[in-house]
Amino acid sequence: MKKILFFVLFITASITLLNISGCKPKNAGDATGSDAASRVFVQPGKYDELYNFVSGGFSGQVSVYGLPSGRLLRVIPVFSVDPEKAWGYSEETKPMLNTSHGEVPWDDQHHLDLSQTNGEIDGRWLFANANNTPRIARIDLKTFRTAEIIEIPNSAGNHSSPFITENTEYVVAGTRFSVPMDDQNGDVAIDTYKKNFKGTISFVSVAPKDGEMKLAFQLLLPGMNFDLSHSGKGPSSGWFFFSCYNSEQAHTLLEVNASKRDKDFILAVNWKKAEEYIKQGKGKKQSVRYAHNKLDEATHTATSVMETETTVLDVKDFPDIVYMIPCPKSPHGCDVDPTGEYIVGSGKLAALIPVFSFTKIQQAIASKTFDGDYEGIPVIKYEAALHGEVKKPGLGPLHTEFDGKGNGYTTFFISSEIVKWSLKDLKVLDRQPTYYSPGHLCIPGGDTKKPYGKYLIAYNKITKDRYLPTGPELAQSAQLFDISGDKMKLLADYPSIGEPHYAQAVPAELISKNSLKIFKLEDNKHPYVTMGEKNSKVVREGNKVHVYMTAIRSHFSPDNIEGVKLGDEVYFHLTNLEQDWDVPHGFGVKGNNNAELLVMPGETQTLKWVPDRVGMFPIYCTDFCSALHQEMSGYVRVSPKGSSVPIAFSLGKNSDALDSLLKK
Ligand code: RUQ
Ligand code: CUA
Repeated sequence: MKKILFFVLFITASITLLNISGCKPKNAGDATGSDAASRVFVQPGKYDELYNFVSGGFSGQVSVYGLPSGRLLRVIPVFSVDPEKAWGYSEETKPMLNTSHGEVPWDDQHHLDLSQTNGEIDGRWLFANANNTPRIARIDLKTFRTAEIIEIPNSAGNHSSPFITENTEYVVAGTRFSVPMDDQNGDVAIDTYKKNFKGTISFVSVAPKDGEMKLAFQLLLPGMNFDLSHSGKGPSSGWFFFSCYNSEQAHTLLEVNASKRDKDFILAVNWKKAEEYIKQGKGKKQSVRYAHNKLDEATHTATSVMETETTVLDVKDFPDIVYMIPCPKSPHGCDVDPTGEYIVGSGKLAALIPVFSFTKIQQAIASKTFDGDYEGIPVIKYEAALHGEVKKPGLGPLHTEFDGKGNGYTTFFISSEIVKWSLKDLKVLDRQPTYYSPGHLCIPGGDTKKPYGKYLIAYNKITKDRYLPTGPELAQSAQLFDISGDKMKLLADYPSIGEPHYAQAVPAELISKNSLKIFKLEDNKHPYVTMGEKNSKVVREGNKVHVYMTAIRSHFSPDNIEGVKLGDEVYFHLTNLEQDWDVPHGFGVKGNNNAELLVMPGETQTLKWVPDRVGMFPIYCTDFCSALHQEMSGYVRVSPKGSSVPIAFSLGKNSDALDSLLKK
């Protein structure tokens, strides 16, 4: 009874702390070093040293910054529609947002992982998760475009994702919410959680050549919440480590009920072994429904296919693929150091950081040093797996990254700070305040075998009093630290898009060397491409009107269109004929219940327009492309239903009156 009371008190205290979320550190105003300005100053016309890919949280997108300047370079649309780039609005991109629930125009994007070869960033792809409607996206870093999105069945809340293996063999996703499996009746009482709710971890394979994703297999696990993960590397290659909370299996008031146990778990998964079982045909087929969407670079068009099958391995029947390691107080971050030997668990309510040893975990498994089991999964004795604990590091540890020089850096949400500590002797070496309540942090390459280790960026949840007020909601922010010396030095801070969660950064050269400048027009395989102005035309097919239109500085062809009637569906297929870097053309038509098109050089994109009235409708280019951009415009005449006005289109054809005037 006393013990329970203590827990309630501890939890109440913790919750109160979480609510006030970060007291203001002293010297908040002048924490930067005197040379900070010169360290982050990138001369006008000079490139940044690094790309920083930052998750967009509830914006659903990914943003790209240059470092050390903190300049915003681009927002890549991923899971949310983006009218600026016509993402989810053009006919070509609509299928990318298709799911088994139909078209979903939004999501909550938390984690990113850059593709790796031999445990190092290879600069090819960036993977991103959708938290709400479980999906994983692959962004092609040649084009900075989302190239593929795969939905994850048997999952509800894809927070625990995407985490990749050392050679990008798999992108892995754990379910945040356990639920009844997709092929089971979900119409059950919520309090049957223990009996009916299950967790899964999904392995999505990535084709080495073109990156194509495929749901390879899923592990079926007891119901609880899976949180964060990292794959092993070096000696721990072939393993994955997931933090799990709510081992209490609560389904209400989780803030109290899922914090009852002193320890939750880190789940160690031998994925190589699981893969072997799958190859031996030991998995069970299950029927499910999930969307698999791909953007074809040749046609500039996406397709969506509804897949219907998954292969599931119930870990109960294969006890040598998963083990539980007790981890104090609702673990969140689960990070593996560059050598692959140390696994760091961060308990959101813990006052210490446990560091586990892969060697010891293997010894414990071999000698069966277990502390019973959790729903049939062997639980390794805490002490047997433990390398040691970082004592009194701060309050509310969340995430850890590494500098490759033997140090870990952990964010502390409640005490608003970053703490540097030594992996070897677990001594705290330095601490710096952040403003305020950091969630994730990023060291370029900080979760790979070879961290770049010069900078650290903290992503803050709360910025109270740091920026000009902007109404009830204030900017979230990033803070850049120099970690090249013994002490961390704050260099700069800047607002960020969406709520930033995880981010990764990489030396710019690795990405920029492959960056695509234009799409080659001759390679354009779009079914409605218009190869040159002379091929532009307007074709009626029943009530559908297809406009084969081109854009080049500074006109559309055609730019006068007649014969459209009320009740028609008009498809403007716009091909940008430019073959120059950075010359997109845009397209808008008055009253379209849609977005603009923004068409890259050599590309074709389609805007669907259903005119709602008779009249004259101007069209124009929305992207300032040339000195005569404002002249890049035209008219579409819409006649009544049943009118006899024939389809007609032209460019540069004036009335006789105007022609004679121009001749004078
Ligand atoms: S989480 S703030 Cu959504 Cu990655 Cu830890
Ligand atoms: Cu084309 Cu402005």
